[in-house]
Amino acid sequence: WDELHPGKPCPKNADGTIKLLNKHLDNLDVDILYHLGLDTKTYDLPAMFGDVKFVCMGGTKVRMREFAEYMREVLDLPNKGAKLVNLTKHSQRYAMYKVGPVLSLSHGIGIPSMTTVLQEVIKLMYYAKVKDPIFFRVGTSGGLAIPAGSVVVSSFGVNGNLEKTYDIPVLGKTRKLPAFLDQRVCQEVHSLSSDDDGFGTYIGGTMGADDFYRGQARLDGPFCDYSEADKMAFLRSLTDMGVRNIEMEASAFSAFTREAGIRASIVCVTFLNRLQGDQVTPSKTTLTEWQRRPMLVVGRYIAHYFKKN
Ligand code: R2B
Ligand code: URA
Repeated sequence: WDELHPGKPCPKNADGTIKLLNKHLDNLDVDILYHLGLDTKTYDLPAMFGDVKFVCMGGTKVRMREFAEYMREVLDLPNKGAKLVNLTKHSQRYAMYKVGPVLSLSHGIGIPSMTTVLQEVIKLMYYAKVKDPIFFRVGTSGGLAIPAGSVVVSSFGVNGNLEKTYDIPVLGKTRKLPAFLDQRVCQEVHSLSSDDDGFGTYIGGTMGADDFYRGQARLDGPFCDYSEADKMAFLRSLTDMGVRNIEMEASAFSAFTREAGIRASIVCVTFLNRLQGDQVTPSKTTLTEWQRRPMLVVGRYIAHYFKKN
């Protein structure tokens, strides 16, 4: 911690539980995790969530239910086939499922939607006294100079200005939070990929854009005020700085997990090669199959973790 965050207090206790450094939380009688539909008074959060080790987030509710079902198979957990309960059902914004040590939840599209639930789940891990949780984002993206259907394990996040930070205005001033990810988890996840997978798995930077169209240099949005040459020059600059894919959460996900002292990794499939086009053309069947690829990669890491420990 000290090497990477000189002079900053470590947000972790000796036993690996999260230490939130926000003193204001101590003054709350009850903390309502509004978007999760949970609170610290009505629910025994350590009993409900104390055994969590992996928090896996992804855009859609359906995909994250599938991921929970998949992890129940992979880890050979009880109640296979039983209907999973959406633990956030009072709130309705997101979906969250728990299978043994795995929490699987949706975060919607884009940074504000993702950080809203990410911050509540960080507090949930704190109240539940979870030790050393590892966070994953399993997602979709547009690739840069790699075949469509490839998987990217992110080594860092980049914002829309080609900086390795997540920029957020706080009290009228923009903060620039470093968008770094845990390099060990990244390497370990990547090392578990296999030639037999039927798709390539790459390590590289990931741009978290604040927009799907112009923010990702697309020419096919309702508005476009630059040329194809401008687009290609921008995508080339991204590629030159080691960025392999573009999605809409990486910078903030990297920055907030880092600020919380939580090891985290982002694993995304690429739906297209952005150097060749903008439209997402594969069939629904192909896209559904491709979306399982990050789950397979992360599922393998989680299974491997429990075999080792
Ligand atoms: C990838 O896909 C979504 C946009 O289609 C967005 O959430 C992302 O990061
Ligand atoms: N998600 C994105 O944000 N961009 C793409 O090109 C594909 C999926």
